[in-house]
Amino acid sequence: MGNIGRLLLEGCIGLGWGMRMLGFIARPALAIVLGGALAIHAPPIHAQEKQPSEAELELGRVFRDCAECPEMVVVPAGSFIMGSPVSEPERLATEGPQHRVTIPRPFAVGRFEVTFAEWDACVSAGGCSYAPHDGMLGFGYGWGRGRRPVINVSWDDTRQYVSWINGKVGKQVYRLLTEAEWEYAARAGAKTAYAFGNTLSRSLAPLSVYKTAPVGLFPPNAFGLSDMHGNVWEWVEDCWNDSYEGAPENGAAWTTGECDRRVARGGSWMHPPRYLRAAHRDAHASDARSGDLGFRLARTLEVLIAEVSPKLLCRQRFVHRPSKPLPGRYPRCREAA
Ligand SMILES: [Ca+2]
Repeated sequence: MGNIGRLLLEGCIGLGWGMRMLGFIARPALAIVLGGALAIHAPPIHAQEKQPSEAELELGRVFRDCAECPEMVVVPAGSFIMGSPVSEPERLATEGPQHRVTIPRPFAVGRFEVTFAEWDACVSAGGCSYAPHDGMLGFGYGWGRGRRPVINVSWDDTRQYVSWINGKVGKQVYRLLTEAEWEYAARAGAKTAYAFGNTLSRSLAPLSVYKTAPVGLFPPNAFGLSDMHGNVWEWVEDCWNDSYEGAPENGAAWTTGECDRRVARGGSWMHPPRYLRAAHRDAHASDARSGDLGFRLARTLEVLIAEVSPKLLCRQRFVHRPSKPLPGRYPRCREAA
């Protein structure tokens, strides 16, 4: 099982890297076609497949706690600079000041945004009381459910989903990401405006289109996470604050400030790239529902995942990347080299 799960993840990461390189050499149309095909044909993790116990988890591992539960990826502990530098194009004052945040221990992040299929399972089971539309006023309805990200769910609505899934697994481990965790996961080691560099093309995310895309259609980042840039905005736990003055530096949620408004990150299908930058922030009333607003799950890991040396972590990240790593993007790896 261990080898199968690892191969699935590494295959996806390797393919994602290949697609990114295709994009960089100016073949975005080909990349879109291949990216879609690769994602569609990526083997799913079957419900009947034996999932690892928490004690068996390791960095990068994809797992699922139950048949209806979202796939989760184990993300390493680490430290990063949150926010954008004043030199970043399109930067807003709300993205500063930059500050170092340390994520103290590994945790798990949804591989994809929570999908309609996953939300509808909650509704069918009686755990979620609201069945949202799959569309948006002005853009039409009936976009499709299934693997499209759930939309039109408020931050308040997400509490029901989180409560339901925790009830299913019998422990209080699922939650929204904190804002710091979200940006850490979105950057996946990158200091650039996007996980993929300082520009974002249509081969890497849906840009200024007219509806959501099925999750996982675009290449994942270095942590194996898809659609952190765009598709739908993602609710996170934190209350809104219009700057990072006084923000937590330990990866925890900021639970003071304007708590009737909650933070959403990552931009959406309707936006140009500047809204999809890793540092960009927005907020909405906690009961707001919108056709470009969904969420992603985090899962606390109760068992301490063995800390991996920087050298091992690098090997894990680069094992399927035969090309020379881009300088400056993975400082831990340079230190280990
Ligand atoms: Ca997203």
